[in-house]
Amino acid sequence: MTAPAGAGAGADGPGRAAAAVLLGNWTGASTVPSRTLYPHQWSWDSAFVAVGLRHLSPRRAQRELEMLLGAQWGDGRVPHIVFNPAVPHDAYFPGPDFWRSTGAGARAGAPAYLQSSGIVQPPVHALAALLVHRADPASSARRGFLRRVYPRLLAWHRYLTADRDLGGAGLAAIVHPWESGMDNSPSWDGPLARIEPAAPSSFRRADLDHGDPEDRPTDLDYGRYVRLAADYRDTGYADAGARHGFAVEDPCVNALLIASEEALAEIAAEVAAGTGAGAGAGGTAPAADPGVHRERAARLTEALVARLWDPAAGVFRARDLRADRPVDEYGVAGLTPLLASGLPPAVVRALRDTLAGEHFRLGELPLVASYDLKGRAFDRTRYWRGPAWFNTAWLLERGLRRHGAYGAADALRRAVPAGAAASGFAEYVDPLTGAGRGARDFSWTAALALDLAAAAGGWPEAAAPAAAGTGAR
Ligand code: 9WN
Repeated sequence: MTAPAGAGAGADGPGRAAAAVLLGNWTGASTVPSRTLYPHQWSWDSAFVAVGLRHLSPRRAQRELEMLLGAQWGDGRVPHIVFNPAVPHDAYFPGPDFWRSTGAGARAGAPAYLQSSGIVQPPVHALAALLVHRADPASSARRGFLRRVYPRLLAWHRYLTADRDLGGAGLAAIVHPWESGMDNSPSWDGPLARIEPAAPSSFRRADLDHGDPEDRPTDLDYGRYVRLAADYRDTGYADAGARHGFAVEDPCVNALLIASEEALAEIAAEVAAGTGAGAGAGGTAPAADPGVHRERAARLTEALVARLWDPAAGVFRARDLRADRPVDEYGVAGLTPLLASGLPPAVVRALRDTLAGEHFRLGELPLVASYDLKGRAFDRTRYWRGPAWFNTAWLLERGLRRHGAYGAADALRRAVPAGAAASGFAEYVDPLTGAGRGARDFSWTAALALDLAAAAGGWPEAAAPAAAGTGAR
């Protein structure tokens, strides 16, 4: 790997430290989120990791995504975990013996040559693939990177917009809180309350071997996660027509789908022009039409606003499909639709006001809390119930910049690398103080800090943040 791009003169320390995290978490085929807590490959983690890895080794970033997409099921789903066969089965729960992808997932087309989970995570992959391509278009073209990943990304989006359109309005639904990537957000308390928890004696949590019980989800939450996942598995991971105990349209999942659909338009243009195809890549390029993806992004944006926008609160809310109504709570997921370039200007203005107002206090606090600071369940230490995460800050930085909010975007562009390095690349931080919590040497924290440091032209000084550029990426 090469020296970290963007680690300017005198700022080698944090750049090198971030690179060391990614190097240390590389298994030879992909990157684990954390050596202790998460010893396999996770879906949206790998996409974020690739965004950072592209500054160190574009080739390795391509491989990270290829490895993940290589685990795709026949129906198009990209599993949320790809298990490393070299890791003991009880190192993480639920492990391969729980998900039984090769057996229970056979009808849905789970690969027979590897073990994975059967649920999914937010679709940030096409966006990551485009950014990885841009880091080194020559090596991408030589390896036929875009041409090879494009059909897989198409099938992934088809799965989400067809098989997962459980609400019938064109949005993708999730059937498990883990699919949101924001596992125990208070937004899931209502929809989860209907679920009969699995008996505590029927499983053993591995996360508490490494994580602080005060920070992690409760045993009651875990009982419900296990029940939902086991029920889904026992239907053969069936989607349409199956009865789902939990079925929700989440604003972040759909915002990322839109951002990725917009990225697919650009990927399709590259593939159609032949620049994404490499000599020796083999096969013919799939029919690639940027206009189709732009249209899909526009339709998804319309559905997102029609279904999930709450003008009174100035935020997007998840929709509980079992109860057929919006969820009472909201969090940072409800701000991520800023990523959609076709959002109506009034909605953009309202989201910016919400971000800067008393519910999130952007500009005043170190990062952006995962949950409404004024919400009834706000908890500054408990997983996704208040702590600030670096991936959501990265998404908001991008969304704000896309809509011309350069001042706010620049502040996040400085805050992410500074907060990441100061916390030892923590999994998440206290939203009020910025103090690190959860795992350290966490991969996406290092990767996204590298990415924003590169965009800013260097790592900010802890005491006096360096001025950042305002150009769009
Ligand atoms: C369950 C790996 C993952 C992240 C999620 C985060 C956490 C897993 C867990 O860790 O979820 O998938 O065991 O808590 O919530 O966003 O992808 O880093």
